[in-house]
Amino acid sequence: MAIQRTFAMLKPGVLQRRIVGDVIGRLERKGLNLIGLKVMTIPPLLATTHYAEHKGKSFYDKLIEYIISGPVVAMCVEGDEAVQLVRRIAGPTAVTESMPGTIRGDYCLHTNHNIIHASDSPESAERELKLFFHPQELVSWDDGNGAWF
Ligand code: 3AN
Repeated sequence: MAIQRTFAMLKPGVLQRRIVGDVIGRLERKGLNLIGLKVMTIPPLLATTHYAEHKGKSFYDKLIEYIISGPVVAMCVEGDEAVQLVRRIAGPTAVTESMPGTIRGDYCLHTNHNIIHASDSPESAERELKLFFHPQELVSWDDGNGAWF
């Protein structure tokens, strides 16, 4: 097991639907540590940098338009195998494949509004965390409960 940090982001609409607490609660209940959190509107340049790998794909323009269309909740989550665990809790990209019990399986109907982003590898997590957070905005903590999870 390796302690990892990963980047997760609740996309536009999640704040307005007032389900931020429900979604973040799932990560907390798993035993992961929330060590960075902010509400922000993504500037266009940050959006295109973050989603650079998708440039040229059919959904790219709409994705950029959507992700800058309202406030997001950016997060850093820390814990053993955090990258893969947050991906599993989020569920697969396509909503038709997201099982009930996952965040996407429970809260979204369309793949282009699949409510949460989660880094897909430790390398992506490092890159994305640098884009969205200053190092001093990430605060590791320990509740002494590690053995119970
Ligand atoms: P994930 O967010 O699961 O890592 P990516 O990185 O492949 O998925 O895609 C980034 C975002 O682009 C997705 N979260 C989704 O909003 C959008 N997206 C991906 N594939 C499609 C698609 N086939 N149709 C519409 N939107 C898509």
